[in-house]
Amino acid sequence: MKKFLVVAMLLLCIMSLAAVTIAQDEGYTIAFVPGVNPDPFYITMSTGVNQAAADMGVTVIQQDPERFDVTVSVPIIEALIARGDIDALVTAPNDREQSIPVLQEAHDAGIPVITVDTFIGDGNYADGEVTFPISYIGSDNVQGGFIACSALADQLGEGAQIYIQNVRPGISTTDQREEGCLAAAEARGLEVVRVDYNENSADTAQQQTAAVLQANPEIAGMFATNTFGALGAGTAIQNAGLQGAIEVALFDASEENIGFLNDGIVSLVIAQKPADMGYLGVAMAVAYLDGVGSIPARIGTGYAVITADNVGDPEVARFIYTSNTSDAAPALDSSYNLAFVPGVNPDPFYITMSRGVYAAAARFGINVIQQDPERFDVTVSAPIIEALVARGDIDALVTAPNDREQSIPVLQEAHDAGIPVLTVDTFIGDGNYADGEVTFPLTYIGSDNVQGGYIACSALADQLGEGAQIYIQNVRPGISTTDQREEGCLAAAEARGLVVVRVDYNENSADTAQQQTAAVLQANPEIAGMFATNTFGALGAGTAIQNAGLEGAVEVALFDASEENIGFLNDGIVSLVIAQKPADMGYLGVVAQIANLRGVTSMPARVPTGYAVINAENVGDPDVARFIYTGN
Ligand code: T6T
Repeated sequence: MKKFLVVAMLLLCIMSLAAVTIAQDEGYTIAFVPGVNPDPFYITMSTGVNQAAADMGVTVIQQDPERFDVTVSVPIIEALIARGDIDALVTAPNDREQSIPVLQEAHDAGIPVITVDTFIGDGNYADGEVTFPISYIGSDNVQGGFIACSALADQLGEGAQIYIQNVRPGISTTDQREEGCLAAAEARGLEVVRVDYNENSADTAQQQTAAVLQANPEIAGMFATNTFGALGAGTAIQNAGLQGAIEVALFDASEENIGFLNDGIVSLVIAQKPADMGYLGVAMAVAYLDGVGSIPARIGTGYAVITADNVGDPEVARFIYTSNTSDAAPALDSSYNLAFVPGVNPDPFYITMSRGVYAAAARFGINVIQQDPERFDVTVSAPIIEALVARGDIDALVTAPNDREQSIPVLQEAHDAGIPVLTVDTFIGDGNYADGEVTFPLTYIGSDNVQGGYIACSALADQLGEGAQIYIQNVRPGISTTDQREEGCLAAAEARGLVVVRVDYNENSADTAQQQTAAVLQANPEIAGMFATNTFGALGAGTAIQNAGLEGAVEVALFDASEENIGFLNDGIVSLVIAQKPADMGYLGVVAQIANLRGVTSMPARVPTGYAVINAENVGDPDVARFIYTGN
């Protein structure tokens, strides 16, 4: 009786912790501090910031440094921290080193920090010099500089002399553009005659450019690394009547720079996507505050490379920056229908995922139409999706496809009917939606399942040592996630000298898994470990081991942190439970769909959601226990 009470209390405790995984607060206040303003780049960024804030129902406080200068931005950020009512900070730091202390101060005051456009440290917030910011959302600037100066090399040929107009050393973005340009120059045999720094002043850039071009008439090309350098450079070339005589590549698609392109003064303008940076900066801050832990540490936002040939194309021209702030479009409402088709239900994994979907939907004020396949089977899910497409009122589809190949046609049908598709948990094709077998889905949000299988079977190897025999309980070949977990486990077994005696497939039936496990363990008493690749296999395996009284005699690693599986852990029947983050998948799936609707093209094609690895030692830690799935 006492044991029952303890277990019941533990379960209650676990359920209430899990219920707050996505903790929603109606009125977050997000501070937005751009690099400088007025600047068309940051004005365009603020349109994205304001749109995301309108969509997600949060307040933005924007404070603009009047110079791109850490001595100006630091007091602004300090004052924001001192207010005491800021929930998150989205900012473009002015200096990769000197901006660190004030952002650390914000972080230490409990304000999560996201940097947009520029970064601090080495920009690797996953495991680099500075890791406290949640994410760095911005262009790949080395690549941008490389594109610009490769284009100059294409036009000018080897041996040509070029000049670089830059801002100031210490700014992450423009430092990297110079680095990318120098790398292209080296690779293509261009000679970089000089680099000048204009302190973000178009006037200075103009004077410097005029002087350098006059003193070095053999210079045949130039690269200006941002809006103001570009403006000064373009004006100097125009004044000197050098249009056409000097090839010019400019960073930043301000209206003035596009004017230079239209007038034949410059040949290439590289447009960044500041509105995407702003939108995703706020959306990720809100997601984080709502309890989503799987925010990518880096989101690369890409470019539109604008030339005289494509500037008239609306798909390209939409990336030209604006110099006027404008009102955000009104937030969505319940007339926006997002269809959510999980892999199967009831299943604690997908029930937990749907909590994330509904939390995000509530944030955006949209309607969710959830339809559950009663089996994890494409013959069940395909007609459900067909019927959704036939309704004609579905605006977006978030789904966990049942089969990597057989689910393709019905999802292609949805896509062709104009419904943006994204997949959560499972993928279709090879899962590489950027340039793989199937590229129409927007993004694939889910665990790195090869890694998950590898973690599970490495843990078995740690406990059992080389030569031990193990058994794998899997679902059915063709399911992307469980295929990959098996693959990861086999790789770990190979690396660590485990012998995989057998793999069984249970068709997602806990009963079948239980019977198979019981039979295999009886027939092979030398099996010392097993890995079950999902909730139902795990449930069956745990029950079989319990019934056979083998607790402790067979080491067991399970995928999926259902309450039952955590029960097995607490009872000493299994030693490791790998919790995925289904609520994160659901929440971010909705965010990616609405961002896409708002014209954001920079949501990564793949968002890995990570794991919590749960064992007897950490299961009591609320920070771990919050990843236990819920059954309702
Ligand atoms: O080029 C952008 C931005 O990426 C850079 O960090 C600073 O200059 C701009 O704001 C353009 O003026």
